[in-house]
Amino acid sequence: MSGAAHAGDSYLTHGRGLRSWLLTVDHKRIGVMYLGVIVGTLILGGVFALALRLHLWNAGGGLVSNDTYNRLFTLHGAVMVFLFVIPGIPSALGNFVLPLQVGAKDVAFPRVNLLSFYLYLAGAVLFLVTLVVGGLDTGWTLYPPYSLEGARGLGILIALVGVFLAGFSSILTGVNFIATIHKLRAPGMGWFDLPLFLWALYATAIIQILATPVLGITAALGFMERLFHLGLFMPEYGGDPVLFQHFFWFYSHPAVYIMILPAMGIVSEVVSVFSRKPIFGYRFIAMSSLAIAVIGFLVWGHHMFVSGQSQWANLVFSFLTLLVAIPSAIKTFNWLATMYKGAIILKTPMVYVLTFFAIFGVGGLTGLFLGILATDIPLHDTYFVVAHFHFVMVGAVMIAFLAGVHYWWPKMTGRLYDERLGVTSAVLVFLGFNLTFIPQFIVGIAGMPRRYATYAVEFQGQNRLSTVGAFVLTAGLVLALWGLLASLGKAGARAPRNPWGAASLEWQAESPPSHHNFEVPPDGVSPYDYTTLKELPGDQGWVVVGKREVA
Ligand code: HEM
Ligand SMILES: [Cu+2]
Repeated sequence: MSGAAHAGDSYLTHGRGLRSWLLTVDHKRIGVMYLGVIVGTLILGGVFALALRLHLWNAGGGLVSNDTYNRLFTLHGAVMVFLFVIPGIPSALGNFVLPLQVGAKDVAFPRVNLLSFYLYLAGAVLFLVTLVVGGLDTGWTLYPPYSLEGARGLGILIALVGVFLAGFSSILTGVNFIATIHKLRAPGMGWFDLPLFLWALYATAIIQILATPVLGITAALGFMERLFHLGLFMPEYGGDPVLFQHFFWFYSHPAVYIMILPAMGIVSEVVSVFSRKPIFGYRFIAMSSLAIAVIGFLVWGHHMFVSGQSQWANLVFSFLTLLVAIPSAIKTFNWLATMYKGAIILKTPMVYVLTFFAIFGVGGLTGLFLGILATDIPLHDTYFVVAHFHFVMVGAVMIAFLAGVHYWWPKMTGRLYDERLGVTSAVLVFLGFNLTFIPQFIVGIAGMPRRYATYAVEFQGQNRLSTVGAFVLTAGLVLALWGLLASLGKAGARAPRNPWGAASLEWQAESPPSHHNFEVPPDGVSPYDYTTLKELPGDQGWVVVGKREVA
């Protein structure tokens, strides 16, 4: 592009046609493409979930065969974890927002960013291919010896390559984010002027870079074990299946922080903007992200309390696991202190965030029962675990993702979604979510095991509540999607630059931003200083009045 952008030339119209999208190196377009594919994976995983819940309507099952049930929960888990909840916030929203929030034109390595998108897409396609070659029935954790037996066929090999590629994509995104935050911050923007979403993405990127290679190696070794019988994981060739579990959880526990940290970052942004108060305890929230990233590397053994590892290891892992509660609680108290005496505005992103507080509280605290040895041993492999991790992954991460999509939607699309639809969707998602998963805590404590296609008849009532809940939750999600997409039509209202009165830099760019993001390169400003913002009448949003405090 040459010269000044003329009015109306946004990143969406800068370059037309499919080719200009597929070969783009613009972080905003890459973010939008990720968002499209990621929502697609959520729908796919959701269809599997509804099939599972329908099957469980009767204690004796009946909808699908037991083998098909195993394949359904495997792909549900694998798609949701590897394709939706791990890349969801960083790759889609992070790619769009990060360069704007530091006041840069793009990420540090735009071409690597596009490569990362295609690696992710290839991984996603391979998961679909496993369906065609007979499916995968190992559970998303792919534990040997079952997973690497000769009888498993091609599905496991393809899935391992898919995990490897999706992991590579995640590493490249992490590298790009760290380089961008280090090198491309606006003049005057110090580390403690970064919006907390970026501290969260930074901490996430550290985990992506340090933990994901272990997953990649594990997938590669599993692949070779299956083909060449190296004797690593399979007892029959002299290997040790527990070794696989160590490798797997050395990545997959930190991976839960790849999921939750960006979600917490969104919460920090939204809670401050919609309470009209600077975030309380900025440095504590920023540092607790780093603390979670570090401690998260030391707790993987809590997934292996009953694997036969030594009692000493169990004790140490139990103790370390409980430490994670400290930085998580620090964040929660600071969010609540931010809201205290704030002028809370109940727009859609904030309603989603309020439901996040309720659900994350339960999800985090039930994690304590699983972290303490005495209670984990009876609860292990029951529906209590299923309820716990859905509270964290769905109730906290997916809901924060929805908050973030609504929050940045006006910036991404230049359109305002309908608030009434948005708030209704948030309430439906909250109600449906609780109806789905609270009964699972109850049947879990009563002893209902996970991963079975049938169950004892006394659990049928609770299971039916859960199935009804899944459909209410789905209705909420469909409504959210409808509300967002409808705003793109002719009737959709145009969004001003700054509809929420937020102070971070992305709101100084046009909605939608121009190809190069900012017409004039911005100076770093304090991201939570609302004193210089004034609301215009009508739907014109907020503008900066007077001189802003340069950070
Ligand atoms: C913060 C986000 C979190 C996410 C996304 C998450 C996710 C998960 C997942 C997916 C599992 C199931 C693993 C399997 O297939 O067996 C799990 C189990 C477990 N989680 Fe979490 N979790 C989170 C937080 C916590 C916290 C805060 C704790 C403890 C303080 C915790 C402790 C555990 C333990 C001990 C298990 C193993 C339970 C068992 O197998 O008996 N988790 N979690
Ligand atoms: Cu863990």
